[in-house]
Amino acid sequence: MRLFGSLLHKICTVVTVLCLIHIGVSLFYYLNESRSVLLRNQQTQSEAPSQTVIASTATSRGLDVNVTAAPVKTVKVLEKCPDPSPILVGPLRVEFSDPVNLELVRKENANVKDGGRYRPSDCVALQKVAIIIPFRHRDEHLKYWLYYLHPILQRQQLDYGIYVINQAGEDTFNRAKLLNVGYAEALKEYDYDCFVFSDVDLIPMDDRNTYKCYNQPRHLSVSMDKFGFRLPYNQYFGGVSALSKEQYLKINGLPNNYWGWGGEDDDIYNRLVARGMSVSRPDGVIGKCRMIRHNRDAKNEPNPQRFDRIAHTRITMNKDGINSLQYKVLNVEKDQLFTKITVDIGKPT
Ligand SMILES: [Mn+2]
Repeated sequence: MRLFGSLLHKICTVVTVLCLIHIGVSLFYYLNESRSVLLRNQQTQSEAPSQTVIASTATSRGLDVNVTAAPVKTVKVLEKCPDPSPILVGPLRVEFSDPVNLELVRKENANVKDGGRYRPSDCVALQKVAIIIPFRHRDEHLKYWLYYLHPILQRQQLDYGIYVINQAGEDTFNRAKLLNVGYAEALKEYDYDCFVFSDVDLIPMDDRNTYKCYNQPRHLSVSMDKFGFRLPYNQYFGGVSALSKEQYLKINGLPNNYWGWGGEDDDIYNRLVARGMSVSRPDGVIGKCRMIRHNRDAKNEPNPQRFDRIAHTRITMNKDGINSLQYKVLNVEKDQLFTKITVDIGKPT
């Protein structure tokens, strides 16, 4: 019994000593951690004054006692957004099987307002981009476009606005003239420096394909499913493209006299080349996009004059473009997600 008793005593002593060591070690780390937290707080406090601006300046009337008690206001100085945006996710799944509920899209994009306007709240966007969509009777496509593009454009940290330019009446469609109208109307609202011209049925499949402007005119829809995910031809400039204000003005804008389907994109390409510019493009992976399948619209038959017209771009571009644009705005609709401008652009003469 005595042997068992002393064994128990030894075990108790060992357990007590281990406990004390444990408490000691825990205490050491605890104190160490709170000290560094304290230090960090002191550091941020000492950095803070650099961002603090005293709202009221000392007056020359010598109210020196009151000046020291003047309210101190913290002014948040926004920095430029990083390039590329750090919140991009890369490849996206794009499909058109389920219908889109616009009310839901409005709720999911609560930061988009006043006719499809958005700008990042925590940094200054690198570009102010107007996105121009030529339109007529394609409400179903527009829903998909808004559903997919608004989240993408926000992740791209752009200061952007969406302009749907709706051709009034049922005369022959004129895509490029509608784009010119979009350019002119968007500039009346805001000091945009970049213009993205997008068909309503084209959705990018990768958000790294940024809808902004580059040193050279940008072609964005380089790898469409419709063409087997490749360029149909080297000079192709249709679908989605981006021109800075400067680039746009350098080519006198876009042609106004391409009525019906086709040719206007080649004319724009010819204008760029005629003014010594070249086309910039993303690679074929980042540039992938899907087109919503559809039948050819009524009153958008292939334009038989297109081949003759694109052969003379260099001569016609000087007097046909933004300097000869004529139209009449019939209605402006401000949806939360877009500004829809209905215009009378006349008909082929
Ligand atoms: Mn199409």
